[in-house]
Amino acid sequence: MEMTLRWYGSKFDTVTLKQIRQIPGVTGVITTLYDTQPGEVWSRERIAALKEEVAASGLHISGIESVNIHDAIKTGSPERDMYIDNYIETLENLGKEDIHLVCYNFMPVFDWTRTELARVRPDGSTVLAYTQEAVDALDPENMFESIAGDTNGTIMPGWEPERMAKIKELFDMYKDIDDEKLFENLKYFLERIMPVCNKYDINMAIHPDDPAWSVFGLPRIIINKANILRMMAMVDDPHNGVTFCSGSYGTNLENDLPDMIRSLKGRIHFAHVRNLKFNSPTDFEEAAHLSTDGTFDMYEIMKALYDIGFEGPVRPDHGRMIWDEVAMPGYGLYDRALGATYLNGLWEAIVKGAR
Ligand code: DNO
Repeated sequence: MEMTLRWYGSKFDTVTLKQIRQIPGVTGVITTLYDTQPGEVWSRERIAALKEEVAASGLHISGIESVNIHDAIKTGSPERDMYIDNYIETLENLGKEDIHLVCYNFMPVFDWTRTELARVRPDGSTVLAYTQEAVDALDPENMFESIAGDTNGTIMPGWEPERMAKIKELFDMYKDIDDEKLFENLKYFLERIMPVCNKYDINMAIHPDDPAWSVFGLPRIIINKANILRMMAMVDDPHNGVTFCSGSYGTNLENDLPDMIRSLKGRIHFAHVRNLKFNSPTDFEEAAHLSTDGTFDMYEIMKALYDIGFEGPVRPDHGRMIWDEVAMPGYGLYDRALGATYLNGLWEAIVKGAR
């Protein structure tokens, strides 16, 4: 296991590589070319420059999150082959620069969804939160407006202004797409990219849909054990793998997280580990990473990763906003640093306990 932190690049992130380098036990970053659009080819030069910048800080790139998938691929429209060709070119360029992990998602229209970006917790920290009641009361096409005031001036992943500007068009593209069609389109995409993944040893790690159910009537498929195992079987190649995100699968309390991890042995290439606190099954908020602050047993999650011999990168996920930090909601420095340290502590105890 390698402990990492997500970093959006010096132009977009409020957290610096120098700060990340000083979190004990963090050796790598998970990063991206944040200003590229889905469907665009990532040039080898830009990837090399990013790599160099990270290396100069004493860290390295442990993986990319995300290379986003164009909606033509998700909907299977006639231009999908052109966009898959572009995706393959990006993978080739990443491979040539010795990058072997790519996180992506297959969520229609919206990436992860929250209804509040700054809910105040009893300790005065603020966190991302979700209630189904709020989603049901919202007009999806105005979803972004409802949270835009709380982004602290940052651009949030999946909620880029260019994307939100064409939201109506996006909804139209998905009107004939159901779960089965989405599965089919995912299979088509994976079958086309597997040869390049095999050539450059690139692990593809699909991120679950968050929350793990359909929102706004859109199909969502990466939501539970049965579906993710179906996906693993439908393109049965070790490079077709998973980002195990406890906070996303965990939105559905019926998902048994340690059991899911064990069932995905060999196919988890990346893990996002965080806790949630449920106030009711349809109202949750993002707690501190510590087990006692939320609903999940974080020891059992780390233990399951250890038991399956997981060797990939882990990152603490959305942190609370604490100590008056002003940053991208979920992606400040302080609480994620506490999370990394806590998860490293659990890991050390598990490793030593197993001796
Ligand atoms: C949110 C993230 C997601 C994730 C993408 C992966 O904070 O976990 O935006 O990066 O879904 O493609």
